[in-house]
This record gives sequence, C-alpha cells and structure tokens, in this order.
Amino acid sequence: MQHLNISLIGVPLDFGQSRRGVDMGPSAIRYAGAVGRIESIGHQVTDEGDVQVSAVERKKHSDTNLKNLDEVIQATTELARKVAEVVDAGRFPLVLGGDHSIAIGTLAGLSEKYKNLGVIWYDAHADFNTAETSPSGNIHGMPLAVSVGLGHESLVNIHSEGQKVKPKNVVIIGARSVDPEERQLLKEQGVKVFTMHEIDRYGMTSVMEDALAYLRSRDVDGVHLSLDLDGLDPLYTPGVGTPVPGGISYRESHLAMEMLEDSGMITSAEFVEVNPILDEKNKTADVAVGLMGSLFGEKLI
Ligand code: B3U
Ligand code: MN
Ligand code: MN
Repeated sequence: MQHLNISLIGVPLDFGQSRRGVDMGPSAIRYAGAVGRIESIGHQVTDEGDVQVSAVERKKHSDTNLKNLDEVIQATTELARKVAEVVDAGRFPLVLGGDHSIAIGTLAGLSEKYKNLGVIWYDAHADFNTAETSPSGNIHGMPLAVSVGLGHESLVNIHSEGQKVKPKNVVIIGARSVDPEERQLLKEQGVKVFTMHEIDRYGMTSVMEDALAYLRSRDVDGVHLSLDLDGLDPLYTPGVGTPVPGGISYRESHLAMEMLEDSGMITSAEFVEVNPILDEKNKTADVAVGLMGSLFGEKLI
C-alpha cells in the first residue's frame, strides 16, 4: 500500500443503542495497540483524540421514539466536522466507535469531498431502519438509512442537507439479521447485499471480487469501510452489544481486508461496536486491530 497519513478519531458514544459500555470502545482499541500496529506497516498515524460526547443521558426527545436523539445529534455533528477537516487536510480518517450511529457523522463529513462515495458496510445487520420501521428505537440500527436520506430529518440533515451517499453505491457484507420492513426498504432503494448465504455459497473471495467490481462499475470517487465487529461470528468477537451467531469467520475477515487493501480503493474506515464490558480480555479490540493490520497492508511474509 502507498504510504498514508492517517488520523485516528475516537467517538466514545453509546447512546445509539441500549447497552452501556460501547463508549469505551476507542480506549480498548487504542489499548490493543492500533497506532503502533499501523505505524509498523510504514504509515504515519496521528491520534486526534476523542470527539466530545455527552457523558450523561438527557431527557428523551419529545416528538419521536428515537432513543437519545439529542446526544447522537451532538456527537455526530461534531464528528462530521472533524472528518471533513481531516479529509480536507489530505489525511485518511480512521474512526473508532462507539456504536454504529456514529457512521451518520462519518459519512456526513466524507460527503463534503466525495460526491459519489462507495460504502462497504460489514455487519450482521443492515442498519437500514427508520423511526417508522425500527423495532427498538435504537439509532445504531438506522445510520445507513439516514445516510441515504431516509429517516428523522434532524439526523438526515446533519452537517449538510439531505442524502450523503447514493443507496446504489452501498454494499452490505455479512447480513443475517434484517427486520422485515428494513428488508423491503433495502430492495426499494437498490442497496447491494451479500448475506451469509452468498459468503457460504460462493466464498469470501468471490463476494469481495463482486463487491469491488460493483463499486467500480458505479464509478465511485472513494470507498468508505464501515466495519461493525458484530459482522464477524461472536466466537471471534464476543464483545459486541447484539451478537448474531453464524457470522463471518476470522480468516474470511482477514481475507476481505487484504482484498480491500489490494484494490487500493479504500479512502476511509471506521471500526465500531466494540464493547469492553461484554468482551473476553479485550479479544474483540484485538481482532479489530488485527483487521486494521490487514486493511493497511501488513504482510504475512
Ligand atoms: N435491526 C435491529 C437490531 C440491530 C440493528 N443494529 C444492531 N442491532 N446492532 C434494530 O434495532 O434496528
Ligand atoms: Mn451496525
Ligand atoms: Mn451490527
């Protein structure tokens, strides 16, 4: 991989879902050695610290069922500004969550430069609910929908008005827990989804080749990797709030990261949903850092 100047941005937000502890994800990933691991590959890394996040839950927003809407708006607005600044400086943003609602801010910030951004959403879930379709009211189940312009307007309009990413520029990999109305919405919007079925049937090599060829055919001007650690099987990443069995293996995930690196297409990344309270001796953060190694070009020999 070419030499990159990477800016690490932590987002200690756990208000996008109901289990406390994922706010400690950035610390756990730093503790697992993210900076040193990436620098040892030959990249330059600046740790920009954490985006300011409210430590206490405020009153529920009155006109919606969305949980902790004000806190999520505040954190993602600040994150969007930070990501835009990093991109503007010609640096590669590497965002550490926090729950997946932070992607609303990351994608909003990226959209300032990338007008035809591709997105790889590596996740057990599609995160394509709106306030109307969500069974939980948890905003971490909505960031992809919000980013294509669907959902509560206060979220859709973060950083700039409306849609940040075209739904046809999105590829989901690893899906195995999708709500019925969410599935309908994905079809209507033309989001490309590779479920566990395709990974089992055709193998990760073929899935990644197809995903990358698809994004190339969309003529994207950058590709963001949004990696939810629950995309992997909970055997490998137990420290997540909503584990779903039957997930992507450790080896398949490394292969996927290596193929992304080979493609030279990735222009930003985020690793989310690491919850140290639910983890086993920081295993999930260790896996996250290992995957960063492969994504940034660590060689086996
Ligand atoms: N689809 C469900 C569950 C969920 C989404 N993302 C996660 N869990 N991590 C929801 O609440 O929207
Ligand atoms: Mn997710
Ligand atoms: Mn998930």
